[in-house]
Amino acid sequence: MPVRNLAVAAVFEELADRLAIQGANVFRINAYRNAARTLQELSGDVGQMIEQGRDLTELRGIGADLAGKIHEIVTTGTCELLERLRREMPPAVTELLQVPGLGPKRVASLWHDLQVQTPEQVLRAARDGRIRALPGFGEKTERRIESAVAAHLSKERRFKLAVAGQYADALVAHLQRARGVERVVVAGSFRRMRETVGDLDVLVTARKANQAIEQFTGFAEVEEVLSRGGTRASVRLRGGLQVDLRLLAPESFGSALQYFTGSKAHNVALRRLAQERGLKVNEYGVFRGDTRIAGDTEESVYAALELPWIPPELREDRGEIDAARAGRLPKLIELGDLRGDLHAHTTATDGHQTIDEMAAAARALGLEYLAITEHSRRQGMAHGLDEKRLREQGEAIDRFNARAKGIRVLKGIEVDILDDGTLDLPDRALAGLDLVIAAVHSRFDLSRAQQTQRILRALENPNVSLLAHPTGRLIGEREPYDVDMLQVMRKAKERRVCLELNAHPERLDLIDTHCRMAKDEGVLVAITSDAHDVAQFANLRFGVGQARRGWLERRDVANARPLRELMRLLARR
Ligand code: DGT
Ligand code: CA
Ligand code: CA
Repeated sequence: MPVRNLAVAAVFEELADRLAIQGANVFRINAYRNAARTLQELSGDVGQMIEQGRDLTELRGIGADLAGKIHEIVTTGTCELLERLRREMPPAVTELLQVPGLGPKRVASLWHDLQVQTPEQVLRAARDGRIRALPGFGEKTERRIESAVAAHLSKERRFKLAVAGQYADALVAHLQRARGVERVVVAGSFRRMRETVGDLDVLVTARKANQAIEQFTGFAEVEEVLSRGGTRASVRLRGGLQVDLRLLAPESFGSALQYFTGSKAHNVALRRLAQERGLKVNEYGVFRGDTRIAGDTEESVYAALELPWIPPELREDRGEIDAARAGRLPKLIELGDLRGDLHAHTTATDGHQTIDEMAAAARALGLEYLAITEHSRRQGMAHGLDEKRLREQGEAIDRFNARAKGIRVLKGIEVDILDDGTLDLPDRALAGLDLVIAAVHSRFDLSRAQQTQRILRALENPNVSLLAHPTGRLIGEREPYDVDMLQVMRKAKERRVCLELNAHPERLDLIDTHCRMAKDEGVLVAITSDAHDVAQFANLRFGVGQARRGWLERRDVANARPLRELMRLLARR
């Protein structure tokens, strides 16, 4: 269960934050950050590795010292160094790092010079004008900090879908192990595959209510039991995610599932429709007067309203009820529809596995093709490829394809779009590839007009077949850049370029509403993993979730086509 990995990663993150505020050596800080990343991306359970006596220093970025710390954290739940640092500096100080504009240096100075520890205290200090006097701050900075902290305080905490998913999977498995527990479903925004989740809403049916609640509050990741009653309980997990559990009567399971899956807007619209028909819908069933006419299954709830079952990803009150009434619900894309992946990296740049390893993993997932698309030379940190290395990789791919069975590796590149919209490699280097992905990795700050022009120019390049992560956003970290998406789509359509839906949990970019726009504009979407190691192919499921939220069907997705059709599509351009 990878949850333990996340807990260890959280300790390392906190260590890095605290060391950064103390002004420690950057290499030491980065070592902890890298180790945290390794653990977050690890598919096996590090606790189990220890039990099996495996050598943790085999893991990327983990040396003897870090291996010792992991051991200590897994066995004791914390580590001595962290406890010491927490004694030296109060717990809340690290939260200040989450406020945009507050780096370790500023946080250190706020803490040392003003004894400020919490966001609320920062806000008060800013409003009192105490911050401007600190060396390196000034009045303008003070105003900026004031508004950033205010925004931070008013923002509810949300979790990325993939992170919530790790907790949800582990919790569901834990609940299912209890005797007497029958059904376990996670409803809410998680079931709708929203890119972020506020809390988990778990629905359970069980023969013995008590045992189910016991099992729930006994989940190893529970930090605090917030409330607990005969048929429901709420807990907060380590890491902060809240989980509400409700025990349901089997006969109203469908109604409750429907109700707690939401969204609220969908439910409101559904209730309105029910009222028009003289019916009442709530979490206990569908009623005509006092008579219950449906509710044991979700299908029965929708059927009572003369609707077909509506997939959870569509339940956002974005026209799905009208579509359902008209018999025009889309037949949504499914994970199993994907025939290949069009975006992946290897050890040639910043990936962690070889062509052979990546291809074997893709094949094991049932994919029939995989494009290797490394970064281009501008991405120096990632060892981006120049013309010569790209050619050499192409030869390696030819050799691979000559001997490989069951999967075809495509030659690609993820080439940077430069500031002026030209590409980071010459056309002659791109012309021989199967696939060219163009990507913005810089100058996110350009004006809407400039950013749009820049991307349109890149799409004019006859070699480009796919536009990577079209808005550039990183969920919770970086807003989308400002771009006229409709213009981009129309150019993409004209140039027969596909838009990427990058399934990396931090990106999920194309955004759902843009997926729908692409469909309306007749632009194909490619759902890609952007895998940097074999475990990351699993992220495709989140990309498919986002695509479903964007109403995409199999025919709207480029890599749902078999290899031959895909090659025809790429060649036609
Ligand atoms: P989240 O947790 O913020 O990511 O979003 P949800 O959609 O999971 O919302 P949550 O956890 O507050 O509630 C779960 C579901 O319960 C929600 O999607 C619909 C249903 N629900 C909650 N409150 C109301 C309400 O006041 N009216 C209606 N009709 N449904 C509600
Ligand atoms: Ca929820
Ligand atoms: Ca909830």
